[in-house]
Amino acid sequence: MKRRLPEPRVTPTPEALFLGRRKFLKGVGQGLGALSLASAFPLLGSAADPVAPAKSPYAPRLNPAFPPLADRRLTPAAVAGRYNNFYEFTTDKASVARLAAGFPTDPWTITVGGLVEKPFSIGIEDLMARFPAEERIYRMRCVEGWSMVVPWDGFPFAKFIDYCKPLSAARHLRFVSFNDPKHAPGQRDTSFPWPYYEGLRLDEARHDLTLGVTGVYGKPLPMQHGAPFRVVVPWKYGYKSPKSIVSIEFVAQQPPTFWNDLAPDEYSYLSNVDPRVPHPRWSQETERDIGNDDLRIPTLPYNGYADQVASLYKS
Ligand SMILES: Nc1nc2c(c(=O)[nH]1)N[C@H]1C(S)=C(S)[C@@H](COP(=O)(O)O)O[C@H]1N2
Ligand SMILES: [Mo]
Repeated sequence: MKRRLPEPRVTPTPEALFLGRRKFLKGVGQGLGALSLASAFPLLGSAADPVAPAKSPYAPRLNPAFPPLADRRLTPAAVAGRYNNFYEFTTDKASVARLAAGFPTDPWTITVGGLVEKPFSIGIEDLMARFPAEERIYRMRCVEGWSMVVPWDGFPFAKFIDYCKPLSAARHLRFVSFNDPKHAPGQRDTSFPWPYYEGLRLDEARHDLTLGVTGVYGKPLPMQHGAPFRVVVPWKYGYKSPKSIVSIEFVAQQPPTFWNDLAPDEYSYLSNVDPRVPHPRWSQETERDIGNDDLRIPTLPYNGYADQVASLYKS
């Protein structure tokens, strides 16, 4: 039997009510003034703020090319961090953070192989030191019909690809997440083909929007968001952004992917956000903004990044 992502829901989530999101948002008030933005997101600082951000070994600065969105509220960290898809732990979004807490990520090594000059492994500390994080505010759209606006911290993934020295025959990247059913209860459900595996075309992986992510909301990734390292590809449905990566392989052929193998008619390899192409079981024309009282808003082609990425798909 095919496994499926759950149906989209139109009602507010109980965890959001539990967290008092409505109250919080009322406090923040309308719009994203410098004051409310700074309080919702202290590491951003502001030009008018004479107080430098607290000294920290991990202090990514906002890349001004990816500022807060004029037409969307930033999703509060506590909302984004309690509404996660991470099937290694559970299919219940509200329980991922609790079940993922304490998952061992130290030590963590990422192995790079396949069509590269020389296969190698890199520890997460080394990766974070070599590739300092900047902050970018991106739209995040799940195929289930909900979305958030998230400040990711990371580095242009193209820099890491250059560091890997791929051979000219490389055309795709294959990502694999951890396999640890002892610590990840969802992986005891053997009807899923664990570990999670995803793939990107090399030109997509090299695109400036593709981020190698080590943090979120100015701090190293909490487990529910895919600690200690994930990729974020903001013009694609969320499942194309694999979490907790342990292996990256450069390959010549399009690699199989987890959700495409489970339900090929529902989850394509490309999976670019496209409001005109309905999911077989629901429309993709609109989405619930979970950081904004589940307000239903139109879905944008390529999730709002068409100007930057449409040319990748011309031929
Ligand atoms: N390893 C792994 N990566 C994953 C998933 C998963 O279940 N396992 N879920 C995907 C889906 S469906 C979404 S929407 C995003 C959710 O990321 P977030 O919880 O950090 O917002 O992660 C993606 N990456
Ligand atoms: Mo998703």
